[in-house]
Amino acid sequence: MIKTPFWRSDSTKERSERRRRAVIPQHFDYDEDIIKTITKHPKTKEDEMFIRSALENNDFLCSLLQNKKLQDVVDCMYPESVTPNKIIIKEGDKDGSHLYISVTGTYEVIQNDKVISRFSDVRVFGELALLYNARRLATIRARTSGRLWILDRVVFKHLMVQSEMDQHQETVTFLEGVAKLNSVPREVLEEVASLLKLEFFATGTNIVEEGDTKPDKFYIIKAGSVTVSKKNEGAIDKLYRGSFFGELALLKENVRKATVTADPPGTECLILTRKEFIAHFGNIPDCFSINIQTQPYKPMEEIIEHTDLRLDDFKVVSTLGVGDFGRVELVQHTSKRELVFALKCMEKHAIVTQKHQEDVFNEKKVQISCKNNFIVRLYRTYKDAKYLYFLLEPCLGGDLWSLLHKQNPRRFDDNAAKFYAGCVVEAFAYLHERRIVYRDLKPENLLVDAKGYIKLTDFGFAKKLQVIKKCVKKTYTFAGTPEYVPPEIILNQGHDEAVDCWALGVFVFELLTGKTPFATEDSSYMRTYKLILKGIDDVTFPKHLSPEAESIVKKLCKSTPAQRLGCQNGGVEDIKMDDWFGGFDWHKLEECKLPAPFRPNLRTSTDVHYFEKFPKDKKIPPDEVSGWDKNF
Ligand code: ISQ
Repeated sequence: MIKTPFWRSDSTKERSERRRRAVIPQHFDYDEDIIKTITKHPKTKEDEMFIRSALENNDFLCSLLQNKKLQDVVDCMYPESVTPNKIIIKEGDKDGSHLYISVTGTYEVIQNDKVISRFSDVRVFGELALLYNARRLATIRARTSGRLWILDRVVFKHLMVQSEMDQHQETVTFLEGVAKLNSVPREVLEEVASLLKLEFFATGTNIVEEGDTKPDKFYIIKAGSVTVSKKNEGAIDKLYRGSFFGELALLKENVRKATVTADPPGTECLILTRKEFIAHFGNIPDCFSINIQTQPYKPMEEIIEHTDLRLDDFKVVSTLGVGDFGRVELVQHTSKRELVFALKCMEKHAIVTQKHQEDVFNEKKVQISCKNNFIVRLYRTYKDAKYLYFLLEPCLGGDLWSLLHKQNPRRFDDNAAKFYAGCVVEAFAYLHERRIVYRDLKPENLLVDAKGYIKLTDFGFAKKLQVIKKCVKKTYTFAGTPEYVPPEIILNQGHDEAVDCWALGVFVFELLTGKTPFATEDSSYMRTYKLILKGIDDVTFPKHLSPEAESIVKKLCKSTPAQRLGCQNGGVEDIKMDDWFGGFDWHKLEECKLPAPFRPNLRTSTDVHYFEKFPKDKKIPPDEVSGWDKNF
């Protein structure tokens, strides 16, 4: 399901004219016990072939599955017979969680009570439900009796996560078997494993050529075998699954001593490049005698301020925004009139109805622990029978989305884009030092303050990552705004701070071009997800972008999280030192001494002209006194 931003948007406008909605986070915890109880449904060979080919012929599923666990997915699909008039999917349902394949029967596609098409062929439908509770866009009704195959999302997600873990484990085990690496700590091997790329070499391909003076890759044979040969001696060796070659390329820049050729029917190798290894770990001492550098991370502590101010002391000046759970009001202290705040008021009843109690606690915990020039400050909270309240720092210059959409043409120049991206880099540096991942970067979530600086707001999706035995535990919830989500979220591979670096790449692109690199006009976002899985190298960059701008976007939007700029050895510093930011004065920015590209013209401390006008809220929500918010 998609979450309304705190702003109400006009649904009649084109998508590019509206503020974008985020997907409501679909919490997902991998549970080993569930894996044990997943039932495989026995099938005939014909049924297996049928399902396999239906899944393989579906573009989206093909890129989602990437050959992983296809057999397990096939095994876990179960059959269902349908009778005429049976509703399989209902338009508007918000909790669809199954994918279907039609085998026999005729089905009607209905939108707004009108039959818009019929089908009797093999068809996959409801794919988006495998990612999250996607609102169903049409009704599918059986016209005749028929048969379907069904896949459940919880089962699917567990299979995907387990496959990822199995593959990672297999790679780590491979590395442990490499003699030269036996003194390398396991945590390092875990990280090396996340950098390895899988590549298939067709029979007869020379993977490594004798005499190559710039070797930079190390290979582990995952499947198949290779022949090692020398010009003067012919074939001298054969290497099989689990063997490795080219390791000298990692240790020193050396000349390749032999040619390595893929044997029939082809060879699959895991590859690590010298450049990526160095970028991630720093230098490569002999025999990988490295120790992992665990980044010292800062604790997250509640910082409560304005403890003397009472809710009753404020009067509402105007409404700044309206959303799913309530409103943001501009409030002023009745006696100390210099005290002006944004007060986010959330209806408790709506929070409970939509089961968001935990999310609201999390939002408070994260935001109240942040005190940084580039993050909207949450000073304290209040509660009463109807509402929870966040007392926030007011930013009255409007949001960056409005500012971007006021530009003609709709884009910022390089200098303005660097300034805004710089503010986000500072906010992320602060969050990532505390192992907080933000997960919903977009211009809509950045507010312009009186000086023209932008600040991150809306911490509904932020998450403090757990660190267990020096390793950051990845998280599996589908969170974010479709155009901004990275491939690892779509693929259920588990994610960490690297999602913010990806989003920063998308953000820079949007600042400079007025649109995001993977935007499409389909209402389900399936095409956007497909483009994201294809990767940034398939995106056409407008000609007006400088090579440095194109390069930083491509480095931030690398498909493999560990290879992204900002996720390597230098962390966020690598982003600051990138050529695109060449000459940018980070010190002045940090101290808020750099002039902003646009400074709002605010006549008073309660000037709200940069915000839309919202009608007064007439309906009074019911009391919610069940007590779930006792510790809020
Ligand atoms: C203005 N200032 C601070 C926070 C806000 C949140 C939503 C809308 C406007 C705001």
